[in-house]
Amino acid sequence: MSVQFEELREKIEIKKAQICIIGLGQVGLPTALSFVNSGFSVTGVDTDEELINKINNGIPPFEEENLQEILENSQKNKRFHATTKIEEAIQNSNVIIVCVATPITENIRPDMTHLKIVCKSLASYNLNKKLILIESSLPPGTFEGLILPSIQKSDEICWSCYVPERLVPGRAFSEIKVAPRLIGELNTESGILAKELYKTIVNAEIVLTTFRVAEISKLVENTYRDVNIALANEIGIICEKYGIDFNELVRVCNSHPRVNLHQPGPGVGGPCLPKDPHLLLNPFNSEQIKSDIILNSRKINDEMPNHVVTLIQRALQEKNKNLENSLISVLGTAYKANVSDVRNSPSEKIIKQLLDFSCKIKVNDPNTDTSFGGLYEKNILKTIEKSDLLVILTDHDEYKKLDLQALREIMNENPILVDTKRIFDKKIADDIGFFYVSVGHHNLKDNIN
Ligand code: SAJ
Repeated sequence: MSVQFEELREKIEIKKAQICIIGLGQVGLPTALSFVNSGFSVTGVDTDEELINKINNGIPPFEEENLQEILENSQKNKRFHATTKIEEAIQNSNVIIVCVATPITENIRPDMTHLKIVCKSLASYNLNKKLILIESSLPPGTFEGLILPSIQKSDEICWSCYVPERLVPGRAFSEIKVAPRLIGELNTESGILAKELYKTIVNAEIVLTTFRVAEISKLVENTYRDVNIALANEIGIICEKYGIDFNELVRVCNSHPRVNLHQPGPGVGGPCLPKDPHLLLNPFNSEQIKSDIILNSRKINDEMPNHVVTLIQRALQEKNKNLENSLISVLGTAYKANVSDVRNSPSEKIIKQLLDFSCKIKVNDPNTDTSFGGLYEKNILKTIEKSDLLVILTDHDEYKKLDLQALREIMNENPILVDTKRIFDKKIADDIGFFYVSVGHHNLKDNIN
């Protein structure tokens, strides 16, 4: 092992290595603050000035468990600050961690804009004796085809690994600690340095592998979840046809030691699951790979919002109401429980389709005022008041605490509850006087048109 390697290893071990995190979104910011918590000094870099100002003023830029408190503490101990000045931050750091987004374009191809800009910066600055780590999700082949050519220069020595993020938005800080971490090493020295660093914030196993396997495994993990959710959605629809309750089915099936059915719902949203299966099938600078099961799963999940709209229409018809004259209250625009993120949220498609039928829609979400064209109402009860149909699209904790009896009293006659996330018990809702409909269980008559 070289002297330079030993120097950097020691700096990491005694937490004197200066860390620079590029990209302060839902992955970068919690990662930066986790390293601050463990004793490192960290500089966060982003191109978004508004975001930088919020962070430096201790204002959480998004909903995330304990973010406010952790951000405030990091301001107090002065070991964290955010900046737009990438050159300065890179030059003053020993470790650089890239956490920029790699979304997909409208025609479903990897959008590498942010990563390419970062690579250009990395290519133009001195990276001698630095450890460069990539956490962003990558189309397979990107580490070798884009990252390495940008950082490997003949007159400099640096180390690098692909360390895919695995944190679950909403519970980022705890997940960073408890989820086993993958390190895709470029070579042994790089792997040792990265492991030394991550073991300061991860309490779980650190799994070493090659960067090629790590790149693909990240995408396969999310594809696995997407395909399993598609199966649950399809089985949910089959349950509706057979007139049985998906929840009861899952209770029974999951008693089998090797079966783990997921939950059906209004569709799959967020920044990861709708995208990563496509990254997996679109290698860097290479031809697209075909996969029926992966693409069909994406299609099934993408069609769930249409199914929810059909359930709403059928329920209204059955209660002799129609879309045009009904007031619909929508709870939840965030893509999942207890987050403020609305990216790819199934709520968007559902609300927009309902608006196309010219019905009146009131929308609430305690974590975001995004209403996708419906009338936003901050107060939950005011959202529901006088509505004919209440549709729950996100299972936020606030909604689970609602008193169904009280809701029944403020809604119009023959109230309908479309509970796509199964937060209420069908029997209780039926007994209170709701017409209860969910994905995976309802009493709708067949062939209503
Ligand atoms: N969903 C269902 N049914 C389920 C589970 C989820 O319909 O049984 C829906 C949710 O409502 C949501 C979507 O799927 O709309 C995605 O939610 P999620 O909790 O499955 O995942 P994300 O996107 O918030 O986070 C995922 C996680 N990946 C896996 O669990 C394999 C997380 O660990 C990753 O770090 C993250 O993607 C990422 O950044 O890649």
